[in-house]
Amino acid sequence: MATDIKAALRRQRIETPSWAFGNSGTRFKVFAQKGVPRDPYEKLADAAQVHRFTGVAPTVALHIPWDKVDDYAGLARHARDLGVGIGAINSNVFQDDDYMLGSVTNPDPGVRRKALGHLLECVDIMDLTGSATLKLWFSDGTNYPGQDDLRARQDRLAEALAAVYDRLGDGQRFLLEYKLFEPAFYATDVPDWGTAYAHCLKLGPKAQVVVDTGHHAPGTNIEFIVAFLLREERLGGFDFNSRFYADDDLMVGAADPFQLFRIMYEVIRGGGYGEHIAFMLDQCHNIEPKIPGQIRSVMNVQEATAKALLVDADALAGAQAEGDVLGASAAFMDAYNTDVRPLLAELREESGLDPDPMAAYRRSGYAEKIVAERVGGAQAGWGA
Ligand code: LRH
Ligand code: MN
Ligand code: MN
Repeated sequence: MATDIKAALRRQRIETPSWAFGNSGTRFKVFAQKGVPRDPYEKLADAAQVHRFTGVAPTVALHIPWDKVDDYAGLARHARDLGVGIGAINSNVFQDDDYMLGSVTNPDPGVRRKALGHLLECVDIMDLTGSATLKLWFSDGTNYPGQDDLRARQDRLAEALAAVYDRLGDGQRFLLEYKLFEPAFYATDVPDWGTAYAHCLKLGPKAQVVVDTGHHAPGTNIEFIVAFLLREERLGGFDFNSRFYADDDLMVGAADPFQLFRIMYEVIRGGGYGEHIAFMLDQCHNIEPKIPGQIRSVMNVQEATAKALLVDADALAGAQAEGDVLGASAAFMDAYNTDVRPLLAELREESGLDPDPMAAYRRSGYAEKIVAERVGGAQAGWGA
């Protein structure tokens, strides 16, 4: 049993986001930290440290144009030299003045063309970097009833998604990300999984839904969404983070580790624990150091996964079949309440890693080295 669990944990891959390594904050203040990367190359170098000490974070998501470079193939080679690869390409149609009234749903066809042009350019970058995944999030929406036609905006969205879908090559896919609110406050054009799912369903199997754990109303049963989308073969992956209030982008597993466990249980139960469900982090480290923040987050995902793998499926199914409510609950909670840290430490040692990645990173001297070497670190692009 423990060997099966270890084998499954050894297979796990967690993707780090390039923007987690840059300076970030809220709209009230971006706090500058010492030693943060000055360009995408240095962000990849920091991400490589997360992989070096955890062994399970071999890819890094890019955000365009935050990670704009002249030579994307060269950037991918640089990543490979550092021992990591390029993961999802995240599009950004939310930071230009042109997008004040929306991007692909904007009433102005010129703005829509510009937004679509950016999305297609992101697919070009996928070709150049070998990335298989495009992540689409639209900040599009309206602030006032009557401001724009809700139905027409859906038509414009569908048209843009179809154009992107047609551009995807073999082995490429897009993940459509929903978010209940923000920056629009009255109506959001892709507010929930149902809207994202409906658009994806029309297009085909290369269009899948990504669940950002911070993008729901408080109290939403996210694991139900996960179970449903997996059952319909439309779950593409996760943007993991924690939230207490809104889209807080705090470290995954920090606010509600039990929720993370419940999500991971449904992923495993639904057969999604394989190659095609992307476990990505979408976080910012505003007040804590960034590389250790990412290491901690990766470990939190591993811990939740290990606990979910520990659920005694036979005991649980037996109790469920008998209508044994308390027995089923106990089978579930026994796994959650198991301390899996020794198991993970053992696993790391077996893989030639330090059993304590946080301590190993601290001892490595990398943090002091980047503070000494890097002056004038860049902003993540977020929270400006
Ligand atoms: C939007 C979002 C989306 C963006 C990222 C920076 O809130 O979750 O994934 O690309 O934040
Ligand atoms: Mn996200
Ligand atoms: Mn978000």
